[in-house]
Amino acid sequence: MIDLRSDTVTKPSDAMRVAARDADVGDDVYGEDPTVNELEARVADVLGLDDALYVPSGTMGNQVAVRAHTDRGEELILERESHVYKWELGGVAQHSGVQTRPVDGDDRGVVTAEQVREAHVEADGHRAGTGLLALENTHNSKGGTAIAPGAIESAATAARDRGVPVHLDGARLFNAAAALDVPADRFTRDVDSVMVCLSKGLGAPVGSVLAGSEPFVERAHRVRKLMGGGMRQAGLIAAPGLLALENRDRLGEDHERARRLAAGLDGIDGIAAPDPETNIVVAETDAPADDVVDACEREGVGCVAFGDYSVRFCTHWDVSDDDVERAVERVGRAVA
Ligand code: TLP
Repeated sequence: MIDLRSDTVTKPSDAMRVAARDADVGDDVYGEDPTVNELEARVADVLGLDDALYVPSGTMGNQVAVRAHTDRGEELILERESHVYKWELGGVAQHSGVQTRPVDGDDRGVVTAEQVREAHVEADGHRAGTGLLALENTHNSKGGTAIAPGAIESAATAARDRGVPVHLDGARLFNAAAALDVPADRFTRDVDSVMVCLSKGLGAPVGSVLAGSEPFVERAHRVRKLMGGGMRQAGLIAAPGLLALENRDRLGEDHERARRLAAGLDGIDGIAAPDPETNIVVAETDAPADDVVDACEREGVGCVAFGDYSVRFCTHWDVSDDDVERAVERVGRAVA
């Protein structure tokens, strides 16, 4: 099986398994796990932020951020196709009691300053007011688009000018940084918190990190506990995370393979695959996406339906150049 369903499916390297075995550990709920502390400090440094918090998943990182930034009833402005809005089980309603105000980004998922200004609600006797703006980079649903720092800055500044904090779902922020050839901390200057995943293109078996100011991370620490995310000897999973951080430099290879994959898929009758910006290819299909996904699985290619007539394919470090060639042949047979 050539598994292109997600970049989350990677298996940890031998070095990661050894690092997990040998990790120095302590009780992280007491802040005493040296490996977790090292990982948090390292990620905060890479992102140019004061502090960071290790969390089990990207979803928890986003949910903790929303809860730590907002009060119940407040409005959360977010992009209609964003992960927080679409794929987190309505968690922001369940955990934070906020109401969402989705805005339609452009075809790359970019939200403009104008949209933020229009969506913003001032608190008064009748309205709870806007509590948070959440942005996403790369934008998963729009095909892994790498949104330029300037666009993030523009939307974020519109929110912050109105006293509204900004959270960035940077599950694949390092892919955006690699694609645009800018350091990751260039995306974080204008926001109040950032969540990055170690378990996607970077290849860690588990874990994400939520970063921000010291007071924010202090609040987030309590919310993580509330959500059941306080882990004990978590150094065992943080150690592979530290190694994963070193994989930022190889993300460009995944992007190159995604480009070749898209070009191959686009040559198949019944599939239109745009040139991807990072490691995600969202292809339009003439046949219903569910049928295409089933047929691909029978041919030995894993992919996921992303809409009624769109299918997502992801490249990652367990996908070789040969896999890309073979996947294109197999998808061709499946669609035929
Ligand atoms: N996304 C998963 C699925 O849930 C769709 C995937 O395979 O891409 N933010 C973004 C932008 C994401 O793409 C994801 C995962 C998350 C947050 C949540 O991360 P996890 O899966 O660690 O909870």
